[in-house]
Formats: sequence, C-alpha cells, structure tokens
Amino acid sequence: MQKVVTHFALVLTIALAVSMAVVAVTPVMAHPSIDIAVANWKFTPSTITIPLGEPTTLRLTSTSGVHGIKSDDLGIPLTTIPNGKVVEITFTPKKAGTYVLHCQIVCGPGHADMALTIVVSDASAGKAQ
Ligand SMILES: [Cu+2]
Repeated sequence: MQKVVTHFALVLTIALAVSMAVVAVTPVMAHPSIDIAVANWKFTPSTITIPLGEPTTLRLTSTSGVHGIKSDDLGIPLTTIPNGKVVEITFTPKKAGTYVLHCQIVCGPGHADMALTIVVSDASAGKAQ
C-alpha cells in the first residue's frame, strides 16, 4: 500500500511539473508585458516604448521605498507600488505621444526627479495604407 501511495505521489508530481511547464511555454498574453524596477529614486528602465491601441501590462516591482504612478491620458489609475510587491497595471494607450509619469508618492529627496517616460508609438503611421 505504501508503495502505491508513493507511486501516486510521484505521478502527481510529474503531472504537476508537466502542466507547469506547459503554462510556462504557452503565451498566455499576446500583448506586451514590461518589467519595471522601481527604487529610490528611479524607474528602470526610465523610458519605455509601447504600441498604440494595444493592451500593455506593466509589471512594477519596488526594491526600495514606496512609490506610485498615475496617468489620466493613458488610463492608468493612481497605483501605489509598495516595497517588495509586484504590481501589474494593464492599459490601452489611445493616443500616440510621449507621457512623463512623475512618482505620485512623496518618497524622499529624489522624489521630484523620479519619473517614468512612456512613449506610445503608432507603428502603422509610417506605412502605406
Ligand atoms: Cu517615488
């Protein structure tokens, strides 16, 4: 009986590992996902370029301090990024341009200069219609 239980546990472990591997290689989201490190007092990268009209997910992780971003133009609600947490924001830019998002939480001496620049690029603009 003990052997059967051990065998079952092994099969279950393998099945779990295989299903996790499938999840890992399957593109879950077709739209871009961008990792941004947030720290005192900068976003890294500090400038990102994203396509116009496509849902984009920002995955923000703070390694020091509590920060925040917000953009009415881009449809990003006021979002706090606590230290050590991963915060995901998905939005769809409606208008091409350059948007400078200043940190929304007063976070210390470097706060005034802490900004994330998002360039929304209309990739079809240069192509013949
Ligand atoms: Cu900040």
